[in-house]
Amino acid sequence: MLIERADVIVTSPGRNFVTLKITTDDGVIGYGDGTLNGRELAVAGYLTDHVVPLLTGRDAHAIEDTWQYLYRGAYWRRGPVTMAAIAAVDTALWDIKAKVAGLPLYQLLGGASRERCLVYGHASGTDIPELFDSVRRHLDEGFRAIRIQTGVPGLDSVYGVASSAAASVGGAGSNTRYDYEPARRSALPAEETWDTRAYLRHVPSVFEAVRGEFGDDIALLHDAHHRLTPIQAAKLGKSLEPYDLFWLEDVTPAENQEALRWVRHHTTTPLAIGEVFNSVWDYQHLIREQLIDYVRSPITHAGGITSVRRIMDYAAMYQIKSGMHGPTDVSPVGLAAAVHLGLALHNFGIQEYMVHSEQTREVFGPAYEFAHGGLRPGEEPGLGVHLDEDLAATYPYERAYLPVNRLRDGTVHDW
Ligand code: EZ4
Ligand code: CO
Repeated sequence: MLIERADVIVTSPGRNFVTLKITTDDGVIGYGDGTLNGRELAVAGYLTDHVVPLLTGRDAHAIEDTWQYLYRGAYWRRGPVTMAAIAAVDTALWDIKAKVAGLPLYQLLGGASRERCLVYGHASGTDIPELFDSVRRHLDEGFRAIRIQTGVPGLDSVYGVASSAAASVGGAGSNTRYDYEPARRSALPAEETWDTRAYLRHVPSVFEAVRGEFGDDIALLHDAHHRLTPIQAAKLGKSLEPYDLFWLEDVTPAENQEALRWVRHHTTTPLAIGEVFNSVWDYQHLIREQLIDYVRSPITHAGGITSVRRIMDYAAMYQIKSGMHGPTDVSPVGLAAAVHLGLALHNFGIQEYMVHSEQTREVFGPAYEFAHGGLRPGEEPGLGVHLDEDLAATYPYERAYLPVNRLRDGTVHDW
């Protein structure tokens, strides 16, 4: 079975997505997600100009060989654009293989290790009452694990906190978004003011309040978005120990693996990192030296199912689990792939789940289902996504970016 053609589909049903569609000479179609938030057209160009012409005529079943051909063959290795493009190809080929086998993809990855993938939702509020409403709504919907982000006194807006209007409606089963959208549509990124000391003073009191109101049973998570120095991160981890977090995410800029050693030596709060990593090499020391507890790389940004499974097999030797990135900038194709792999992985930990907009769900038609605090991939052959190309074509690309942070003195700050 040969690859007959590959098409890059850019669509923006509320936000931008890059999808690769591969068609075989038998007429089997597979989809892969290559969405890279704020840099979507770079991946689309990489695919269209440099990958699609290489795919035609290749054996559609030779997934590993195609992965190595694109990774090693290009000479230039790693990087988010390259690895998102390879991820799109790899995922589409797994979708095809599973469709040909007539099996849901997780069966080809070893079969189910569990009934469903535990997910965490995003609760946020500009203040404590708003945050409590958001937590309560998540609990009503059946979430058992919740990420907590709040406004910080003295800061106008904080990334990861939904505006009151967005936070006050909707939910996992409803038509309206209840959480925040990472990117904002505009020609230039918005700029926000950041103050680490104000943040560090405030966060422990938020977790104290949440535990006081909702008790000890819910798994609570928090994301520091790479904004702290190692010693600030160590301080935050220590100050959150009484509230027994499921994890503390991206405490320091992720490029410096050594930084996590300092954090680790000072705190027993579990650490998650890697949503900006795209290869196993980014985890070489973190995993071998057991400096983290959860791997955040999503299939969409780290070379696909083939390479994320490789990272997770390495992590399994050190009791490190998965916690794949799953914001709305991973498309339903990427999320479906994560749920199939998560169901099969022995060392699955948790899956991030931000509910896509109704428009997005209409375009991609995902088969996965949320119930009892978890996601199941469904039993359809393949990934279980049904892209409506005509509908996708009605949503052209619109420039959108994540905000940029500046300190009070005007310096551009880490994310
Ligand atoms: O900032 O997806 O854990 N989730 C996150 C996200 C990321 C965006 C980046 O595109 O940190 O909100
Ligand atoms: Co994050």
